[in-house]
Amino acid sequence: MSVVIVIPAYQPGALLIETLEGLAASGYPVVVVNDGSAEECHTIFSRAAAIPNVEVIEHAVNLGKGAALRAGMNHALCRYRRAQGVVTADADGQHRVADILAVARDLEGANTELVLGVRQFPKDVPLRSRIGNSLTRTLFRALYGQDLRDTQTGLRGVPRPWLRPCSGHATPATSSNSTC
Ligand SMILES: Nc1nc2c(ncn2[C@@H]2O[C@H](COP(=O)(O)OP(=O)(O)O)[C@@H](O)[C@H]2O)c(=O)[nH]1
Ligand SMILES: [Mg+2]
Repeated sequence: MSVVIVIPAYQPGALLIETLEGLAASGYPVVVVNDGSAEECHTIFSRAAAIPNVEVIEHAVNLGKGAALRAGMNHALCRYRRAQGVVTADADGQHRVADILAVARDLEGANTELVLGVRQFPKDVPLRSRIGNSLTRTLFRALYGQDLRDTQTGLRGVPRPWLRPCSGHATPATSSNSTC
């Protein structure tokens, strides 16, 4: 195991189970973050937790995708101390298992580079999404000089050095510089 898959999940449906079952054979550990989903989703999360290599952690209340990602990344880094990095994927079946695994393998070979699962934006994608990506792409290029074809993708491979364990989380009073 050298990469951990992190899936933030808010009110997921059965597609999450399909994704997790597809990932199970790969042997990669998966951390699912239940981001304060309603009680009705309890069955989905129980089924998820019963799948080999899957662990479910949860927020008591809904904190949003960013917070769910941070919690999942932090958990992955603390629990799998030798992991090379984290792959993030959505809980709504948007990302095919084959693509998630392709990003995981690229990350394993990438050393310290960020790996992005880039979406296509054909004409039948809603105009709002195409404009949004075009704007953020232009802004990102202007600010950082790099042309990313998809700045908003939920499928990302993030190397360990890019992840700062526990930053933004409370640290023990006795050790203000401590990391996990
Ligand atoms: N919309 C939403 N998604 C969340 C939240 N917390 C975690 N997520 C997860 O974040 C991922 C991306 O959300 P999604 O609605 O699919 O975004 P999109 O793919 O950009 O349209 C999914 O796996 C959600 O389950 C939240 O508070 N709101
Ligand atoms: Mg999605």
